[in-house]
Amino acid sequence: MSRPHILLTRRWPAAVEAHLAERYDVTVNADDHPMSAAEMAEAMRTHDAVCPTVTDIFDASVIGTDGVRARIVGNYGVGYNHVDVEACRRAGITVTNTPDVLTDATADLALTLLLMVARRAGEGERMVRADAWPGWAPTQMIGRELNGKTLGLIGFGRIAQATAARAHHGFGMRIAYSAPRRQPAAIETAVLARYEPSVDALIEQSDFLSLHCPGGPATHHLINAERIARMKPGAILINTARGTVVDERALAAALAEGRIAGAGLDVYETEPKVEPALLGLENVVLLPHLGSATAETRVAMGMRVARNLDAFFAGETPPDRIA
Ligand code: 8YV
Repeated sequence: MSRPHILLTRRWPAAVEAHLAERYDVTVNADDHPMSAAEMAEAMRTHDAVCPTVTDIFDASVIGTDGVRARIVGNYGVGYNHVDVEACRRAGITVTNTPDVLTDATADLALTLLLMVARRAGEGERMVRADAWPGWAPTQMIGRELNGKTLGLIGFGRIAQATAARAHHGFGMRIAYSAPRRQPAAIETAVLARYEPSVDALIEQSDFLSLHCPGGPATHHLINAERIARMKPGAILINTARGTVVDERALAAALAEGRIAGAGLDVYETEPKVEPALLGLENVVLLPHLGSATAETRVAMGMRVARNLDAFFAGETPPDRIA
């Protein structure tokens, strides 16, 4: 029996590519370039499964309907706002993602940003590298402490909860959250989280605000100029979710005026482009979408895709089926 043909739009960790090659006829994108819409549409016509990443805009024109051979889109990542899930559903194409395996890595990165911004680590590192450090001084580069401060979380899924656990148990922070659905008492109690139904009220109460909601139209510019104006003057914004959740220009203006103390960003509205007004600011830490970028997690994400494909081609429902 012939093996299913699968295509990976980007290079994956070698161990995962080898694992997949034992089971499938795998097409890899040898030079790892971001594939064009035309290349991805062609892949949908010539492969049984196509496995995209966050860099691939899988809209209706890519998914297509005429002559499409692919029956499953196995996304390498938990967020899937770059995939038109409705178009897949209409075309009878299954979609899967990779939850759980990147929770800890992404929560670690949220804390990395939180600490870097609070303790002005990016700014300090730039000063030392520029050979511009005049030497220790009592009033030099004074930051903020985390202990006893309120961390407001927008969204309270797996990654937000893991972030809250680190912040509460590791750094003594108070936790509050806003989300469409309140979580069960056991989840709240684990980090002494307080539910705040109003996003605006949460923003007004938070010393640190960390975003953990999905991307897509429903959360586009959820953090806009008006909401940034509601933040405490000394507040810090952290975004490890999706860039589109924040109006980057409004954020840059607020940071430039010192209306909030700082921001730490791992994601951007139009990656890999970054709003130019952010680039020259000292009070923002900018990382290149590193949330899941650990050796362990990137392999685990690939194995999770493999598990979904294995189930699908065995005629079972993939464990991480979205559509
Ligand atoms: C992934 C992410 O690396 O999984 C997600 O949603 O944002 C990232 O950490 C990326 O999506 C890979 O496709």
